[in-house]
Amino acid sequence: ADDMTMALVGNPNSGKTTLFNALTGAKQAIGNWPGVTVERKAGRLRKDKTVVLQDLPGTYSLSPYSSEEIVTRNFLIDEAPTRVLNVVDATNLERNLYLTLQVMETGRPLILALNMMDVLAKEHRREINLKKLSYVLGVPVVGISAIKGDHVEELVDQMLDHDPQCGCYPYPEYDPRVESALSMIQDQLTAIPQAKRRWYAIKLFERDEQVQKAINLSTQQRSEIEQTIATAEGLFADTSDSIIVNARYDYIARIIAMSVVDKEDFSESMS
Ligand code: GDP
Ligand code: K
Ligand code: MG
Repeated sequence: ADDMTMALVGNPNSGKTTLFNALTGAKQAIGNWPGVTVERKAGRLRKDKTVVLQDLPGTYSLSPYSSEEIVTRNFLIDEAPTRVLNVVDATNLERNLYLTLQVMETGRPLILALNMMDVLAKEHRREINLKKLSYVLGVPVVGISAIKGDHVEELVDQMLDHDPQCGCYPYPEYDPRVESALSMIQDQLTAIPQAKRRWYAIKLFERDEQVQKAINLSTQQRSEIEQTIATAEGLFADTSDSIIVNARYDYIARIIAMSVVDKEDFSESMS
């Protein structure tokens, strides 16, 4: 069988390196990404050597504002890894889910590794219902402690078992007015493969200059898209990039409300 590539993404300090080492035995090849001095690391899964795990730079977002973000998002879009393993710091769930949603926006099949579960358990502060979280997000969730190795085997089984071709992979759905704008933009993107259209539509909606430059559109198409964006901005009385930011935070707030119980009265701030 051909080698399969999986990508490891997560916020800085979520435990990515610890998990990478546990999964690969740290026999990694290290270099730099072409053009930038960001470390490039890949290794093979101990459990199945045909699976190459590509460690991607730690990042909070997939905007085009840093080398880390650009390397990570270009890899997800251009290399289309079979599966994305998203390491999430369970003690900082809201903030970490902001990246998760953006990974989901790329349309790549995702597994959530909810790390630092040992810390969460010690804090007695909140309880995360993993089954509900998985259900409301529509992605597999495994609670782990990368440092202790707790449930890492279960995570590996999930990485190897789950069928990425099931065709039922969900995108997060935002406010209907956002969705309607995105769908109008997608109608202009017939040259882009179907599976990637939604991601490109979101980036064009955000007026992401890197994507605007990378994509071939006629003057007519660009003006239709600009009109769609301007209409949404009028409806929301806000700029398009912050419309999307707010849509993601609204989505996260709904997910948290459905799957998390805070035991004391100090819920985390969203910022
Ligand atoms: P990265 O920046 O995402 O690569 O994160 P690291 O793997 O470097 O981990 C950041 C810090 O968290 C290090 O001090 C790790 O030892 C620690 N760490 C990683 N995973 C866990 C875990 O599951 N539980 C606890 N308690 N600490 C962890
Ligand atoms: K670190
Ligand atoms: Mg690291």
